[in-house]
Amino acid sequence: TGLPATAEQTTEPDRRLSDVIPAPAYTSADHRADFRIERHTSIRTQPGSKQAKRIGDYLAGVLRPATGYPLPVNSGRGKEKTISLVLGDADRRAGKQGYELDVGKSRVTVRANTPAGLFAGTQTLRQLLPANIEADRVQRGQHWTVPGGKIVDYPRFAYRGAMLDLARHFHSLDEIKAYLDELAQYKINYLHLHLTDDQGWRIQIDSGPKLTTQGGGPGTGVDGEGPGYLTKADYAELNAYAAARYITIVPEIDMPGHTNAAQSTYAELNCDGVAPPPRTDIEVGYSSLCIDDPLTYRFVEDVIRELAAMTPGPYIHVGGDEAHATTDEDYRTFMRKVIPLAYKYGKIPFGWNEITKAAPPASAVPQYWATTTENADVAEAVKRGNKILMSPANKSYLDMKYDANTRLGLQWAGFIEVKDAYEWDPGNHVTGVPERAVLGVEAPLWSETLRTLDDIEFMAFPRLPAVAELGWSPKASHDWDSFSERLAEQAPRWELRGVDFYRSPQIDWP
Ligand code: TNX
Repeated sequence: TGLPATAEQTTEPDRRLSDVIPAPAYTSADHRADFRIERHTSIRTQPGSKQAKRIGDYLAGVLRPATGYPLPVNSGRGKEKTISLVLGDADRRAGKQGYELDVGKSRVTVRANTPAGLFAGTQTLRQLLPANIEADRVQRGQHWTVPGGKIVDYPRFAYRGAMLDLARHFHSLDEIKAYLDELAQYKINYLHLHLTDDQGWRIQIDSGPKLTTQGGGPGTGVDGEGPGYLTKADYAELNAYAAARYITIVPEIDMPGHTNAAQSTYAELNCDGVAPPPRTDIEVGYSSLCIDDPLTYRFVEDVIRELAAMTPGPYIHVGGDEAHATTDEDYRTFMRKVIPLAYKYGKIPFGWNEITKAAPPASAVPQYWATTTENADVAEAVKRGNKILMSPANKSYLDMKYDANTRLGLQWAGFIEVKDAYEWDPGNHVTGVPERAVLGVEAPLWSETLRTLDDIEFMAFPRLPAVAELGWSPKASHDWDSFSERLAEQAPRWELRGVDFYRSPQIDWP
């Protein structure tokens, strides 16, 4: 056989405990305590916890194809090596989202205070196995060794998000699910869906059925090539799929601008009662709902009520960006009527950073997309108690080109190479927005130029893991050399999973 000569060589782990993205908070290696997954290894989960069982099943599903081992969940015979998923009594530092991982010779234990923490710990375990674990068929001769020792890990920020624009080009349920599969591995815990814009309306609303059949129908999207929408059943399925990965969906209805799809569908949403033609170009800032018309607020309330009813998460995003066709006074009037509607239906409103002009309540979340590091309205909002979500366009926008040769993407906020996406500090980026006023980070992906899942992946990887690390890992661990080495090790995993990515010249890929 082509196997190396000694067992010792072959069983040595090819990873270190810290070879994970995002970098774990604490690791301490014990080289005598490596664990090997073998044919008879089993998985055990916290007795009585359905969620722990589900996480165990998910982990088994990840490990079975490449190992070819049965990896029974909760039906082992008791003497075999085990991977235990334990709920409760984790290190206090683990908090609500973190976990402890103990790797010993005969047992791996993931312990967390919550199912979300347990899930995060299993994602770390996945990355600690050789890259071949991502193969979809049995890898003969491979030893499945996990490096021995202990990790205690927890996030720097509570919110670590990605955003996908379904309006400019619709992306199907399966494509969004595939993206969720990837996000989960980097401990992203929110997916913001940009569901409406000038070029398309992508979520079923029963009180306005033509919003989707016409506003999201054939011929919609940029160049008329991105039709489609999510039915309520699709949306429910998506939320369940996300929840199984401990990801919360944040749905966005963008208003009072970015509303041409709705206004070209329903003439009564226009001040002059005339429906403008559908738009398939990529201009921004020309549309506005009719601020003085009570009908506008009946429409908005219907949409928010239905959206809130179908959204299990705590947030609804009301947009509010680039409302250049709305006067400042009208903008404030509009937001002061609409923000309370989110609360009325039990949701906390998000809005792009312009909503700070309307002085929203302290629990509302302004999302920072500006490219400057000074913003008086946002600094004022922080003084009033708002926490800010950081997604500066010149750092975290995944739709910006990497460089002048990138075949996809835009460049209005500049080129963003992997290092640019990594080298900034969300806790100290904007004057007057200190770390304690930051809810977290998000990596938005606008899809004017993106059609396929490959397009999405090519723009997201490798920058998404950079933003994920900024959101999770302690500030003290921030280190480009370490990150770029760990990033290089992700490449074979992406290749095995069929995930497209940009081979940045800044990274020494294997
Ligand atoms: C600006 S950023 C927009 C979007 C575009 C994006 C393209 C923001 C809140 N609005 O309408 O899709 O630029 O990068």
